[in-house]
Amino acid sequence: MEKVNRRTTLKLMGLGAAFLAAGGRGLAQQAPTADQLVRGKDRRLLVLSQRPIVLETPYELLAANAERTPKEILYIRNNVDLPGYNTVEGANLEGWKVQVGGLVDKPFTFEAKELLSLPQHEVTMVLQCSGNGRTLYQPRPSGNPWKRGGVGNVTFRGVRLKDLLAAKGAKLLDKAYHITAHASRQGNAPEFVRSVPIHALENALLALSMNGEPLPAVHGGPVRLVFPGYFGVNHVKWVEKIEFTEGENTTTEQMPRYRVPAIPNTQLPFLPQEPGKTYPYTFQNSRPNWLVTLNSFIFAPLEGQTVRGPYVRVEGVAFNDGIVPIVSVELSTNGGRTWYKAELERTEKTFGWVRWRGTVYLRPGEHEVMARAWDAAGRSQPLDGNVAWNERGYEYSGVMRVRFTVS
Ligand SMILES: Nc1nc2c(c(=O)[nH]1)N[C@H]1C(S)=C(S)[C@@H](COP(=O)(O)O)O[C@H]1N2
Ligand SMILES: [Mo]
Repeated sequence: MEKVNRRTTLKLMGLGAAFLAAGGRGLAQQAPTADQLVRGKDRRLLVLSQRPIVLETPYELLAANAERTPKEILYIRNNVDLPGYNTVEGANLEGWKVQVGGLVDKPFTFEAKELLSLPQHEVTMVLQCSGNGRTLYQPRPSGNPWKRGGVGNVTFRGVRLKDLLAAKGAKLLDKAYHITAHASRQGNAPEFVRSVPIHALENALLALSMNGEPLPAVHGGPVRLVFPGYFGVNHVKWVEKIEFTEGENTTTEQMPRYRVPAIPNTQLPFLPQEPGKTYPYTFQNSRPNWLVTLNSFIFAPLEGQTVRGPYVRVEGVAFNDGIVPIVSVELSTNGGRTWYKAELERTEKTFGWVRWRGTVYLRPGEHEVMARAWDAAGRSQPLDGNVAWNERGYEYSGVMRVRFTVS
């Protein structure tokens, strides 16, 4: 009850602020657009929530920028807002300090600007909320109603966490099994903390820039800890404390949120659930949204388009956790009875998405195309994404289907 009241109050406060921002010009002006919530964002982004700020990239915009996702259209998912950081401009590096501690022999604090004098490393990677595609689950799970636009492909640049440790002469102690990162917060805002397994240290990057520009404040500037190959929730924006810990953190973002049901010590990626049923999440019977699930998206044709036939170009992207390469993307225009291979842009492993394209031969009329990716670990996507149904709607990876007309 109390929760509902608090939520309603926050919503009303949000509306009130928007009303004032619009100059009190009347009811029609009440809902703020993305560019009013975050300076420099494209006003076409979908506002899924105002407080905290959650903005989705419309699918056509994502598809129109298949190489890399520009900062103006990149989705935003705040669980906890950081007031004053609602802009795509960079944030001030001066005075920003980060503590490093826990299970290390020599804990230390460093200034973010010290990172500028260490070797810089660049990584292009998929940034994707684990709730992306949630609305495709039936029945609809709780949470922000993401379609497919809670994702982007971006290039981060910065200093590897392991290089920083080496530069400071700090070594991990026994039982440092997790990396636990804490975000800066203001006032009595809730904490935002996430833990990832220690192997994530291999590629962990303290990012200072994105797509060749200072890291946008709203995307975690001045410094964000990113773990290539991991889901969005693990890349802690505005990082101010990094600890090496034995166990996972116990705040709600680690448990019960951002987890899926799983059986410990099995290779099963998830424990199948009866859609609609709730689950008693514990650390033991579930696993966190860590490594990105193999997925592929069709960027052309788009749903509802009319295209010229009979040769129709189909294009899109595919990605996984970057541990092994994507080996093929297959297309089907007959509901999955037969498949043909699309051509991949590259076949080496990568944390970024790989573009693919193929040509299908279709007579005039209504059609549906499906795309399914495979990787070198033998992993693929379920034809029916609902097999992974879970009550919070995480890690959707079902084969995408697009309906269109051939003229
Ligand atoms: N400090 C902080 N880091 C955060 C979050 C947050 O609320 N606070 N949200 C996480 C989640 S759930 C996602 S999906 C990504 C979104 O990154 P973006 O907002 O830069 O697109 O940031 C993650 N890191
Ligand atoms: Mo997320």
